[in-house]
Amino acid sequence: MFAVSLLEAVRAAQRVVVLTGAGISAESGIPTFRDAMEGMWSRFRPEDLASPQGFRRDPQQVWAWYAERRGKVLKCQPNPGHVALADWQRRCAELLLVTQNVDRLHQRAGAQNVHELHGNLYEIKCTKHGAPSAWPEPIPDMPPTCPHCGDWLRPNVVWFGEALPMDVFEAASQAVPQADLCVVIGTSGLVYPAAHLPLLALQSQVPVLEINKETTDLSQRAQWFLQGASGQLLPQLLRAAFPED
Ligand code: BV8
Repeated sequence: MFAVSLLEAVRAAQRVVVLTGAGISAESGIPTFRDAMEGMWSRFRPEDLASPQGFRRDPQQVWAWYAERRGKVLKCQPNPGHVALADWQRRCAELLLVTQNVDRLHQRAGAQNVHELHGNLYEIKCTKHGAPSAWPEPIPDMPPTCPHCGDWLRPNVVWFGEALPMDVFEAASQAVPQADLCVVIGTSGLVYPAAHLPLLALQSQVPVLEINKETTDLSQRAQWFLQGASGQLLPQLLRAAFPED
């Protein structure tokens, strides 16, 4: 089922960087980012709703999209792929989990110190001064306004055209070249600078394992490519690598 070289690499790895995308949450019932443009949102491009311009143009519409996505996320549970990564992190102290996802299913599966490159659906922040606070339930006004300055409040996510949290991206960028193994799971690798991280691993001669239902631009260049659902492949891989458990 798995190459011996892959099992040996997983067993021996002391420093692992894992980058996840929407695909790892698909089996939890959360549409992938591209699929999130379904139903009434199908007439929009992601960049129309996930951008400062889109928010300025129609804050109510953007809030409605995020509130709907958050509602779905709160009803979903982590799947065996999230659980397997949290288990692996307990075994491998230096496993850095970096995610593009905003659903916090890694944390809800028990993963620690998750680096969120693109924010999350559990916090909001003021458009002006940015200090995050808990997502209000229910949302008081639409759009809610900051009690300090009156500007609009917004989901604490990173929109297209916005800089990533530099400390988070820097930490991930520094960990990759030092890693024994880089694992890339459920991402189309289309969005930068997150998609730069696997390329940095390749440039640094860090072995890359990709897990994806479909091939991506990375698949040919990764040392190992496992095609299939991460919720099935991750538990199988870790059981094969650590059979004594
Ligand atoms: C930046 C949070 C610069 C919000 C997201 C013009 C102007 C400005 C910037 C740009 C520009 N042109 C290009 C850029 C750069 C831009 C970019 O990359 N654009 C793309 C479209 C080309 N990037 C940015 O704008 C970034 N910021 O560049 O800032 C800057 C610097 C300094 C100062 C100021 C500015 C910010 C990008 C962050 C955007 N926010 N999310 C929200 O969620 O609403 S991006 C969002 O889309 C996700 O977070 C994720 O990153 C991305 C989607 O990717 P995936 O996660 O991969 O999901 P996708 O659906 O694509 O793929 C799913 C995969 O899973 C598939 O491969 C599928 O096969 C697989 N799969 C499915 N099921 C399974 C599975 N695999 C395994 N198992 C399964 N069961």
